[in-house]
Amino acid sequence: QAQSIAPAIRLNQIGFYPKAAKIAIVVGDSPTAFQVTTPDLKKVVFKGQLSEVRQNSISGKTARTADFSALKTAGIFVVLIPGLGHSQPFEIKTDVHRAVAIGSLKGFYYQRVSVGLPEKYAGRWSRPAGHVKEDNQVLVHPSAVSAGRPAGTVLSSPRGWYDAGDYNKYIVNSGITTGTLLSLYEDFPPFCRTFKTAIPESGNALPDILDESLWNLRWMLTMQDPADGGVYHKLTNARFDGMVMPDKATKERYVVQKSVTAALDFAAVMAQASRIFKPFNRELPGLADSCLTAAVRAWEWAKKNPDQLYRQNVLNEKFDPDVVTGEYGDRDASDEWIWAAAELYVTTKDDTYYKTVNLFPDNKMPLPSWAQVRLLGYYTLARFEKTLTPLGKKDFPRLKQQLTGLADELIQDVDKQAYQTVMGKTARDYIWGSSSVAANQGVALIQAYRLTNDKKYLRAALTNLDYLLGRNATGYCFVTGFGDKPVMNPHHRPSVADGIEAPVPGLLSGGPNGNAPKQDKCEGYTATSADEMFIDASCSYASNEIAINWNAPLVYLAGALEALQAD
Ligand code: G3I
Ligand code: 9MR
Repeated sequence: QAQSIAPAIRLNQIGFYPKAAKIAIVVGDSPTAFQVTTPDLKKVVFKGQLSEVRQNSISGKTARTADFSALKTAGIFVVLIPGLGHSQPFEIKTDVHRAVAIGSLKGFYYQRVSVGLPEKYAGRWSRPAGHVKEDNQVLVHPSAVSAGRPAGTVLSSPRGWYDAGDYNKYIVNSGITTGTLLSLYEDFPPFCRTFKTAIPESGNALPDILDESLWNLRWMLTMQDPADGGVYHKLTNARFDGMVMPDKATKERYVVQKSVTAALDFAAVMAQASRIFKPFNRELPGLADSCLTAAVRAWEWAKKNPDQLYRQNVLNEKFDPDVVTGEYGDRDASDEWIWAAAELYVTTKDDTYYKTVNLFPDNKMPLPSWAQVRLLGYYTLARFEKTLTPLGKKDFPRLKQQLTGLADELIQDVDKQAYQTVMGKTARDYIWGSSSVAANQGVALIQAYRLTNDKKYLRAALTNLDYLLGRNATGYCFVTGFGDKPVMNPHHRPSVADGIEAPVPGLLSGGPNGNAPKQDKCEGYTATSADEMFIDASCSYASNEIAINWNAPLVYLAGALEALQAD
């Protein structure tokens, strides 16, 4: 009988590690027998029965599981349900997610500001440099003028990565992004040394992940006012550009008001960078010291200006031009204090940082996001268990308990979920940038695995990579350039404007967002539940934009799983 692709079969479109769990989800009614076959459907390599029906707690739809974990043979296969159809082909092999890990780190290269991307490194997506002139003559916005930098001051603030589908550069979002990439290096150094992305710096002595991070770190350093140590919240146009290529986006750029969240995120990343680049002093003379000095100065500025939050709507009433680009506004900097204190403490071993901030104000373990960085500090304290001072050591049991407590909460009841993933147990997971919720849950689980060596956390982390690569209620692989049903039309200016059908590869789409229709007003949403509220249309910036702070935890998750080869 004729068989065709059955969209009801959802799985990781890339594939599976030989020893790891292998699951496909079959949505709705279907026959109960399944097979795994070669892509020509001729050779059956596995036969099984679907599980009992499970109800998706968010959409109410039903699904069953095809579990073929027992199949451990390397090869390319499909899941076949005679009478229904078959899945996309996938591969079983070691290193199966290596290409995704490499691709998602390479995604940052495509976001680089100030340099052209030659064909040698960027292939079809080669393009001229953007913002060369503009970022060399950045104006000090009226909200940012200070004694050291009066009105009319022009600064040079090149490099960095474009934040997302837009061309602005935001310190808060750069902070969590760079911190997450640097953490992969700190957690898995040998793996990172073999992790090659074919960038111009690939031949030098630094691992590519450090070279890529440096591209942004050097920009961040320019965002500190040398006069007082404060850090501008962002470098931006007054309003968003049209859908043009970077070199055609030539509007005036400004640095805006300094903020306490920017200063503390900056301090955290610079403190972390300082200890990471220390051993590379021969290649990068003085960099580690400069980073630490910058971190301490930003910290001191924050101590003097603890209430200076960035409030764009308030500023808009006062200044001309009004700036309406991404706010990355935050009403509460207590988590930024924790992150900065933890990084400065670990780098300097100076107890003062540990004591200045209440590192454990309560038992809450909020998942990291650009607005919530407490756990980045906890991950660092956990990572450096062996070298903590007695003060830090005393709190370590509590830290470990809280981190494993979070992981236990994440893995609870996953087996009852229709999609068998950690992601999506509640509709609250489906916010703007939900893909980063999935990725950051995965990172938290990897941290718990590192603390306990308990494989159940590693297995659970893998379920969220499966989610991002296709085992989800939309059926999309959310990483551009990967899988058989990839996102093709992200809200990403170069991908829209370059005239090439395929989007720039290695970028993670924001993913389903229950509120997207009212946030971006893009036409075409038909879903009735949050887990499906996604359209692969470039107008859908609330469900289908890309962003550096979503890519970074994907790099971490895919990289860590590769380093650990989950089983
Ligand atoms: O977390 C709350 C949740 O508790 C609540 O139930 C829900 C109800 O609306 O909202 C959730 O907050 C949302 C938040 O994203 C979640 O992270 C806000 O509504 C939503 O407005 C907010 O969106 C932010 C968006 O900018 C608009 O400000 C995104 O986080 C943020 O990633 C995004 O960032 C933009 C930059 O501004 C500009 N550059 C592109 C970048 C990516 O889209
Ligand atoms: O392109 C912008 C995207 O990066 C932001 O996430 C989003 C929300 O702030 O806004 C996008 O810009 C839109 C603007 O807000 C409204 N006019 C249409 C713009 C997209 O073309």
